[in-house]
Amino acid sequence: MPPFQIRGVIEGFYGRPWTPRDRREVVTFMKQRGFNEYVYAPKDDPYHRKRWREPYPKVEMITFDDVLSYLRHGAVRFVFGLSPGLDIVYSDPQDEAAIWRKWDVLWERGVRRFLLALDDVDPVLRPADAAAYGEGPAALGRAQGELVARLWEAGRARDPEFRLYFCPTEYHGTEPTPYRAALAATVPAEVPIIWTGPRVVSPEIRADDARAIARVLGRPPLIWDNYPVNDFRPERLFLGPIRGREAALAESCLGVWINPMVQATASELALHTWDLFLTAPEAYDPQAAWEDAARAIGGRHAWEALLRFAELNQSSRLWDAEAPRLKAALDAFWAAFEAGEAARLDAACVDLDRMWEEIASLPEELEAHLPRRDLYGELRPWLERLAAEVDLARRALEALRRHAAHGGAAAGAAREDAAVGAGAAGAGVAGGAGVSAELRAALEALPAGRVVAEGMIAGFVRRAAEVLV
Ligand code: 14T
Repeated sequence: MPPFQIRGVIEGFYGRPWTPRDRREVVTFMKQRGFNEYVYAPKDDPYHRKRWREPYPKVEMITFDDVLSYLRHGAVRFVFGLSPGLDIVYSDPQDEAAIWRKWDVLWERGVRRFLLALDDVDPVLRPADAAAYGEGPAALGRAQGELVARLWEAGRARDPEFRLYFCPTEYHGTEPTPYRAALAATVPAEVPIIWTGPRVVSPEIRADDARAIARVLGRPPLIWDNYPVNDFRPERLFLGPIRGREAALAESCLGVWINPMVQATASELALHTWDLFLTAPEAYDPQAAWEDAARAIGGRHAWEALLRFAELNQSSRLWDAEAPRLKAALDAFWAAFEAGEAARLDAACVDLDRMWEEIASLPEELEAHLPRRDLYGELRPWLERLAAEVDLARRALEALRRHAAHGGAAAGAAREDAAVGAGAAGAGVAGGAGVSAELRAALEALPAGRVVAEGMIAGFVRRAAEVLV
């Protein structure tokens, strides 16, 4: 089997679909790298799933024409997805005809690759299907598999270039199930079946897992990889490198479709590392790949700030070590604070303050030097959140330092100095309790819906507020 024959990106997430600009951007990126398939399957495009039988309006067709014209020259092929699973009757010839009506519009434009996606659908068959196939998972598998077989035959009869991909309703795990046995028996061997690994978002995917599902489905799987997709945690960016995919997958699967974030351009950090993995899996080193990605995307003047920012947005279901340098500085600070040793605390404060300074510089650095405005625009809400948090963290650190210097909770009037903000609390009222209340209020007032450093900075401020009462 050629290693990773298919190297794709699937616009396959829930949430706002990419804009035409996003698509042009990512497809251009893909053309410059080693990718060869772009798959159109955004769940919340109404004509893709909910209203799958209805034809695309003219404006939407302009978008497709746009993407297709970008792909005309180069190695990236367009795959058109449809998700009719919400209300399709598998055995209904009219629904089958509705699928073709939808595909024909793209077929006329030269598209020959199609995806039938039946993930996240009701596994209960409608009455007409139940009458034809019975009930339960094996019946569902047969109903779907026979539809796939009919679509395959019809497409093949029209053009031998026709390719059909199938995303089943059970798309993760490796167990042999009645549903999978029915698929193995009915889906033509030429139709790749999609699989996300042991889990929906798989922390690890091993070659053994791929071989196991291959035995069950009677063909090597096509991996739909749910990293860096963030639709299940839209408040987070996943900027870390791909990890936990075994090199030997190259010989045990057809390839990979990567499901990226709603933030198209920001996804390119992870996509860059994916490209390195897919082109040389044995040599892949996530840290080196990550730095390479930051260099390629951040350019000479912003790569370092981009990498520092990515370090604060690296944890995911694949990797739980968030911002390790910051975590070490925070742990050292609190240990020294609890121990009450002045010299040790001083050193820890210096270190932590340096971290705050470094972090505080990132928003400006990236605004000034990122060569890509669209990328900056995507990062901006998180950069703003970061700037606000680090501002509070610096005030909190200052207050804690004074608190410790004046003997902790026993200190009296001296703690007035610790007032945070530009004297906002007013002279005389900002003791530890005043600072604490202010920090809490400021935390509450932060723009919601964005999480950076998995809440470590905000956590520091919250703990400071507790200590300072
Ligand atoms: F078909 C698939 F391979 C797949 O992953 N489907 C969806 C996908 O569109 C989505 O982006 C991804 C990440 O959230 O997971 C699948 O959607 C789910 C999975 C769940 F386990 C939606 C809800 C779930 F509870």
